[in-house]
Amino acid sequence: MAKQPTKREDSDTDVITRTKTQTKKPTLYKVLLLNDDYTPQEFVVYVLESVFNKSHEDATTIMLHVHTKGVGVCGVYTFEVAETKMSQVMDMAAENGHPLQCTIEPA
Ligand code: TYC
Repeated sequence: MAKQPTKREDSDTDVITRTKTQTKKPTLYKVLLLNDDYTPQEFVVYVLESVFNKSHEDATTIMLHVHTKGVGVCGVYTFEVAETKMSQVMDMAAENGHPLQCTIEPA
């Protein structure tokens, strides 16, 4: 006897599903510290240690880079984290009466 073609129970049509892996990367932002003539070097080192979790040695290197070049990168983060760290730096500077400036830009 001839074999019947296989058929799904509920319908004549099959649905082909395809799963696409999501690979969208978040835009990253650099947090930049700007030089000025008044903020004490030790304060900048303290900010880098406390807000950016840098070692004393790395914080000193970054501070001296900003001091000599005018601007330097403290770290690269997602937008929310970068914005929060920028606010923390600006708040600490204002609370202590220092003109230290911090900004963010796409990495
Ligand atoms: N230029 C400052 C001074 O000589 C030190 C300083 C370094 C200030 C880095 C800001 O982002 C800065 N006291």
